[in-house]
Amino acid sequence: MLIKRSTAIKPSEITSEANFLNRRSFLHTASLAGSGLLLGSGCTQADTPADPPFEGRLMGENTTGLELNSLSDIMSYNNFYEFGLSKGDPAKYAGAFKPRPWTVEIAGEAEVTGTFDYGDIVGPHPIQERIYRFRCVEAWSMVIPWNGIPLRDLLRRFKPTSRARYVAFETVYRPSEMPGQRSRVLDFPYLEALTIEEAMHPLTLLVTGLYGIDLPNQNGAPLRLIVPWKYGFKSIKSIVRISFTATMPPTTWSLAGPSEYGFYANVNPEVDHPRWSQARERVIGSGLFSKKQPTLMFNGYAEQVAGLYQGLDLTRNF
Ligand SMILES: Nc1nc2c(c(=O)[nH]1)N[C@H]1C(S)=C(S)[C@@H](COP(=O)(O)O)O[C@H]1N2
Ligand SMILES: [Mo]
Repeated sequence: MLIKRSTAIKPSEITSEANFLNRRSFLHTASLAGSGLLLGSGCTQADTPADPPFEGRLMGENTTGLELNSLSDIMSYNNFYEFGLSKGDPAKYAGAFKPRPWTVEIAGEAEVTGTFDYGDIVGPHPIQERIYRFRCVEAWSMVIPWNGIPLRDLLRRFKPTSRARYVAFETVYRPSEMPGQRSRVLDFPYLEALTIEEAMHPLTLLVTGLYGIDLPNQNGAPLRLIVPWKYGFKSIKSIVRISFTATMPPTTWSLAGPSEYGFYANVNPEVDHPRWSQARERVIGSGLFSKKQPTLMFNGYAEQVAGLYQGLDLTRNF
């Protein structure tokens, strides 16, 4: 996660830009919906189609004030170290990964535990669409239309006990299909965790797809987490284990660099990374002279989530 410092942008540029983009994406969506442009599912997992008009089938409301990223942005600029360190590696090397069949183990402080099929996990829940801002700790951002289920709806089925204070997640360990796992770049399997309150927050999504298609391999097929107010590394991919714990679980990035990547990892423009500013972010897909925009507190979700952190020193608990 190395990156150079971002440069300044005037607040006056922001407001007009957000208004402009908001209107543009509305007009775009409206015209596509009206023209009846719908997409067939001839798209395979590792394909990177060139900006097809998927917007025509969006159902979620775009409240971000920003333009959506294209499917090709989302499928070609990835962090998934199990497939390599470069942004293009996951798209290049994830084609042989098999996201089906898939099971998820539920363990720890809950009345119901065991190993469940993908269908048992997702099947009982209606799939929703959520258009969220996405902010990587490396100071770049996208806007992505996810499909999935509120994590809390799933977790409640397992009846966590009163001792469950955290929820831990684990990515599949499959070095034969994940070339990055054969190197020692990170301590695999990738681990992440949330407090139980964060896991139960209505914005926290267990994601099954994006733009109305199954989650592409490079985006964490077949099941990944999305926690939109936190830096992207919290949003763990290709989940095979969820466990309820009484104590704070280890997490891969906070083990690898405890002074740089904290447990909370809430997006915060006022708390810089030790090696770069977090005040602004580079907008992916905005072209060669990529645009910068200010980073928002809790990535724009402060109204919904700030209450989770009342009384917590956000500089110490970064
Ligand atoms: N298992 C696993 N999950 C992961 C990562 C990873 O390397 N391995 N990278 C994280 C980081 S740093 C980011 S920014 C997001 C990127 O998600 P995207 O490629 O779908 O945009 O995934 C997160 N989840
Ligand atoms: Mo990231």
